Amino acid sequence: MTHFDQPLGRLEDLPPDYVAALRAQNLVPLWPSLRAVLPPNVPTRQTKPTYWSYQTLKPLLLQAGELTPIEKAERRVLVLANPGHGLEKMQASAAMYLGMQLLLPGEWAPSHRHTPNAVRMVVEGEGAWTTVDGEKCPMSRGDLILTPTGLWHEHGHDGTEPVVWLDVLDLPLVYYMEASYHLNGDRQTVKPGSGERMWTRAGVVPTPVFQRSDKRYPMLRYPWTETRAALLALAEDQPGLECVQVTYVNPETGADAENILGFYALMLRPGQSLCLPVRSPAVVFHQIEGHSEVRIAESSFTLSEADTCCAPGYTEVTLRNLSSEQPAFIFMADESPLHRKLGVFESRS
Ligand code: GTQ
Repeated sequence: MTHFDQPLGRLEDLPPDYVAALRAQNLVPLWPSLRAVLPPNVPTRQTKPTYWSYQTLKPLLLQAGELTPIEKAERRVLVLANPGHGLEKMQASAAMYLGMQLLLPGEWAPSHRHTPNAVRMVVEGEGAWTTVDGEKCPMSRGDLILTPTGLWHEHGHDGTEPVVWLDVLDLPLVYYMEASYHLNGDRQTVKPGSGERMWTRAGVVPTPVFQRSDKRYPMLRYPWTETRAALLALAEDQPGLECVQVTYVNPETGADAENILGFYALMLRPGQSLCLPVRSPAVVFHQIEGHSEVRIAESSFTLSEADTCCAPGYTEVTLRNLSSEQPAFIFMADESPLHRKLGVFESRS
């Protein structure tokens, strides 16, 4: 045993007038807090395994529609907040923000742009659209729509029933970096064409006069019909494949669709259990179709359609399809692109 194995000195071990003299100079001794900021082996995580039921949340969201007109809300959203961080922080994890947004028929959420990146996962309803950078993206159940950093976006609704979608933003991180702000703009002029049409077929990309697109975000809408078909084809082609998963990418470069958060769709075969590797980033699970059990360390949640839960990083997660007849489809968001760029990404199994 070396003498460095002993417990570190505490703040109370120091003379109060010494601590006061330090504080008066904006100085703090490290050793009483060293273990808290650099714990052994596993990081301290505020993120708690947390579950949000859509069935419970939906009437409260519809009530918000009655209580608060869109003009008084700009974005009518109930935030899915992780109690581990404190609800007022509006965080699902260290870097992820989740919100359920309601748009009623005829409403319009005005054009703005901001530094955080966002995506929308459409939960329910038909007839809404988001115009992103001049491209009008129809919103149908399961579609993923990107509104990346700096791109103008506005939401409208020409249908007859309420539309609900899940917002996933890297707002907590961008806010923490003191880099979060927005600008309001005018209604956008819609341009013809859509990335979703141009990049739907894998293996070929548009090359007008041999030129590849140099847009950072060529594809803004990922229709669920295409993603679902890709998962089913993958499962059928590779019957032995355990993890039937696709990643939402930039179709020109193969890079993650956005810079900070990663987005994935996963299919569980009928009755399948899938043990995910223990990795550094936190993960969000949102059930698109079917019913799944999500076990996160000692917690266990049953996800029905449109339910959402989150898992902290460095935690064992097991997914199980509760149906022995139908596949289950899950949308996932995580902090992998961020961890990889920062060089702190880790997988322990
Ligand atoms: O729809 O632009 O949930 O700006 C939070 C901030 C949604 C949006 C949110 C936003 C939006």
